[in-house]
Amino acid sequence: MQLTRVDQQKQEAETEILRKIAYQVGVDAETVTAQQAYQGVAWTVRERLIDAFNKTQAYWREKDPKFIYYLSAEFLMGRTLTNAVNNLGLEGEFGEAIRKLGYSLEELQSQEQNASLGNGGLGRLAACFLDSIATLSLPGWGYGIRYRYGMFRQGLENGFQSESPDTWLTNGNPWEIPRRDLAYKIGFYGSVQDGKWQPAEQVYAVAYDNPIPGYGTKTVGNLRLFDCQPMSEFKLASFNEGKYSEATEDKRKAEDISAVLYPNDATEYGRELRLKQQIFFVSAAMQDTLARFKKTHKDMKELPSKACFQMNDTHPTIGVAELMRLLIDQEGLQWEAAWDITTKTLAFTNHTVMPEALEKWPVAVIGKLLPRHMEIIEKIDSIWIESLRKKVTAQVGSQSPKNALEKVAGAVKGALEEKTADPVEAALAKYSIITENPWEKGVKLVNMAFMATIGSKSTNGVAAIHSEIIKETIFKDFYELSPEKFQNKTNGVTPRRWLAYCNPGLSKLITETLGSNEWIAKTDQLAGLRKFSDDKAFQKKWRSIKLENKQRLADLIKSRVGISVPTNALYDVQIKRIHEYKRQHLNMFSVVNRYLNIKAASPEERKKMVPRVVVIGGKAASAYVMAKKMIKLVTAVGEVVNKDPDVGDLLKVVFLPDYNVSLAEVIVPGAEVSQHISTAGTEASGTSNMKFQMNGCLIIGTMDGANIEIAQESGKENMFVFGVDAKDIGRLREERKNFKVEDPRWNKIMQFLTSSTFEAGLFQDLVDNVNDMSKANDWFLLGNDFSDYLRAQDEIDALYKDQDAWTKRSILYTAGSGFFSSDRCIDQYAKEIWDVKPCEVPSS
Ligand code: 26Q
Repeated sequence: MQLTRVDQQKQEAETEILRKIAYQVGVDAETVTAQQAYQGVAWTVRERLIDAFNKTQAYWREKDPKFIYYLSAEFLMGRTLTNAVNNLGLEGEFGEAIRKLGYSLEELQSQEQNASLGNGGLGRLAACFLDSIATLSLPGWGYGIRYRYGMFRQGLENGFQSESPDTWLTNGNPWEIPRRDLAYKIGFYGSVQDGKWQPAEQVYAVAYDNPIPGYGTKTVGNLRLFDCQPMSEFKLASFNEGKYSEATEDKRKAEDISAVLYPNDATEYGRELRLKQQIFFVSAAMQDTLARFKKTHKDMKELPSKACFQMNDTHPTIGVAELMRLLIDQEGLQWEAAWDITTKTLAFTNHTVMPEALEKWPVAVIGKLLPRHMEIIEKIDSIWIESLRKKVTAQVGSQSPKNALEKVAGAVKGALEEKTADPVEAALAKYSIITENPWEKGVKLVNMAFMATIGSKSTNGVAAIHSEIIKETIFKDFYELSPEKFQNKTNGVTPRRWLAYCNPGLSKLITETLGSNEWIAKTDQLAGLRKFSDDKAFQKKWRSIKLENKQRLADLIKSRVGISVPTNALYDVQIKRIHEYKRQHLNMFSVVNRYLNIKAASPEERKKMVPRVVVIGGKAASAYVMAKKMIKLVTAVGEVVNKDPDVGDLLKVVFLPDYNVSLAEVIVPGAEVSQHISTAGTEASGTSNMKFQMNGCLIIGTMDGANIEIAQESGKENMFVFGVDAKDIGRLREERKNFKVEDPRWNKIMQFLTSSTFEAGLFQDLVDNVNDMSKANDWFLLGNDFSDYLRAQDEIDALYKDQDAWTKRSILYTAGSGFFSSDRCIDQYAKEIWDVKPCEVPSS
């Protein structure tokens, strides 16, 4: 009998997998374990990936289009197998072969280690962007660091966070292609002689390529990560003298550079190793790009028409000085020409307005590690300030200095108002890249965000409100000088990983309802669900899928922390890094309030209450004491609540340890309400809010970050909005010292947390921070938002009692989520910043 083409493909896939299991893994197919089967399948999929990767890259070499290079210290990729199989359209071919081995794709996927090369939002954004860049067939690569240890693994010890190394490479990594022949020299320390840098130390940056399959296209992009290696492996002479550790010292020192991701998403400045990491990957990326560019182009002036570097926050911004150095010292360009190229090639994204998260490096640290770069930075700064001074002077002319100065920038106004002796100089100082540390007299700092803005063609924020705030605060003076440089690019998430693949049940229903699966690449089509939002039969199907996903989440909770949670309860989730500004403690205050209400209620009243499961997950930076206390708050309250027989199934409180991408892929589809409750004006965007919205999970949130735009798209009346307005924050912070929370529930909660229910003094500091205005000032305004938050919580309970109304809203969330696809976001970057156009391999 003749085999159909499909059958033939299935058979080929099976043969390939069996060969891999036999010869690569080296085991018998009969006795294969899940891990071995995973290895066999992954190494087979890898070959398909590499075939398409090679074709794409060859085509791009031939066509020579303009490229986008996404520079990021973090890429939070998660697992690859399911994404690769689905994006390559291999599920049909591979599914049966996997089943014959006795497994499902999901089981094999669970064998894969997460690539957790990022802290949180910023790193995951970079990963979503790579997916969209490939999906839109945009010529583009990511550049970063191949950390040997990613984000630490989080455990719980006595309810406190414990940390252990993330050994993600122990089983090998089928998804990378080592390029041991592709290594760039990176220098450190030394001195500058005759304008040329003589580094005292050098290491190699060795490339590893990670192919990135697009969806619905033949395009496979690339994430090139660098591993740090010594110039020489081993000092034989030292060894022969019996100095064994000296013999391997260089190797160890070099390997330290790419050893570990800094697990801090706000402060870690001044650490030399962190700066080493930054220059390490940025220099390697730029050398790599220039080397390719020079193969086909002679004139460096053409660089801006062939390459754009997008700098993901300040972490890669030493690149401004590095590109200048390469163009001047290596390529022999004059300063002006190099500056022109640099400022046309670089673009910068800001992700935060929190002062402690804006990188400022001591001049002394940069000067020692990168003396030539420091020279360049000083020259950039002095030319910049000089050009401003000229502008000011020209405008001053013969008129009164006051009027003329006002035209230049708001900063001058400020200086005039402050009656500074020399208003011009005082104003110019505000624009300077090099500033004095306000807390340490005489210590000079390099403001990396300023350098990035000056050295780039564009600066963008990551949500509408955030892009407005940066123009009014941190970049105010720069915005007034060059308003055209400032843009907004509201973040997005990939609908492949975050809906189509993590929620197959819902995905299938959407496809059936819309009549095709085109929505996976064109998420605007999700709006077509709106007209079904009132359809009872549709609502019923929608709900039954949610129930299955809740069951999956309940199973996960049971297996991870041993707590049984009922599936008829409302699943309420807050998953994100633990931070005071994200206010997980506000969430817990409401949990305590709920607990006290249950305790006070009669059996009759209890019957009317809506049961709730509260899930919190997230990691705290290792040195962030208050964030760690907030984790303990969750686990300690959980212990009290979960074992109280009065409470039963009415309330369960779960802290899910070791939150990561693959955990999110189970939690998001199972959640019914999710919390995005940062103090207004503090969360630049948020991206998990978008994932929940896509999966039809209702949102309780402040008018902050992208919540505002989500409310616009899915209806503000459908969101549980509470809290003060961002524009009032400054005033409220000043007034907070004299502000008293009048709500009696607040005091009861504070009393409960400092009562003998808990170890003496355990939560005193946490409570004092928000409640004792003689010691603190409740910087994140929990007191101000408390009552309104509880009101919003009550609304949630009330609506949940009307399941049809709840389901209708859920459908409207998904229907309104099309805008938040990273495809939309990347399309805007490509057109409005990068000027990069699609270039897809034609079907042969
Ligand atoms: C910097 C220097 C030294 C050590 C660590 C760091 C560091 C590392 C990570 C500083 C910041 C980060 C991460 C920041 C981050 O994730 N920001 C989030 O970015 C998201 C994507 O734009 C937004 O949605 C979030 O609102 C924002 O908090």
